Amino acid sequence: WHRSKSSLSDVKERTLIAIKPDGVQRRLVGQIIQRFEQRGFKLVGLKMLQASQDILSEHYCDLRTKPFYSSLLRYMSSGPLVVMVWEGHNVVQTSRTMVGSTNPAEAQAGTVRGDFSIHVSRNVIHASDSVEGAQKEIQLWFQSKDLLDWDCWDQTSTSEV
Ligand code: IDP
Ligand code: MG
Repeated sequence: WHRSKSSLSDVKERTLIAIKPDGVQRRLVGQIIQRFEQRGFKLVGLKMLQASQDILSEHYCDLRTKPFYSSLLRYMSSGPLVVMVWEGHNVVQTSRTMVGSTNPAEAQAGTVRGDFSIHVSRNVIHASDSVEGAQKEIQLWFQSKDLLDWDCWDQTSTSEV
């Protein structure tokens, strides 16, 4: 059992979460961050920006043939985003569960989309869908110097503080 602290803090999986323009407009930033903090994930990067078409077309390159692609880019560039990197055990998969189905009509109550949205084209939040996808997205949105590798005090013995 005495090894559990170090094995928990060794975990470095990271994911990219973005609060979309409708989430910022609706003042949902605080509530969304609270959910990730209280679940136990660690915030390692955070910024607010209005995204360019360039970065969005890279971010959504897999969707470029979809009929909703141009309206998606218009929506995503219509106002500020809050873009974050969260770290922790299994964070990619767990945050997809916390975010809920792409279509809010199918999202479970208790998920961000299931609690805060009703339409697929205004679904409040983005979360990376795989570990590899997360690595690509984190590189696209952040410089490595802006991701902080800080120690949680609750994982540090008091003699080190
Ligand atoms: P995800 O955000 O749950 O990963 P993706 O399939 O990757 O879902 O789609 C990216 C985003 O594109 C969605 O979050 C949503 O904003 C938008 N989108 C997906 N499907 C539709 C659609 O059928 N109509 C309008 N927008 C859509
Ligand atoms: Mg996706």
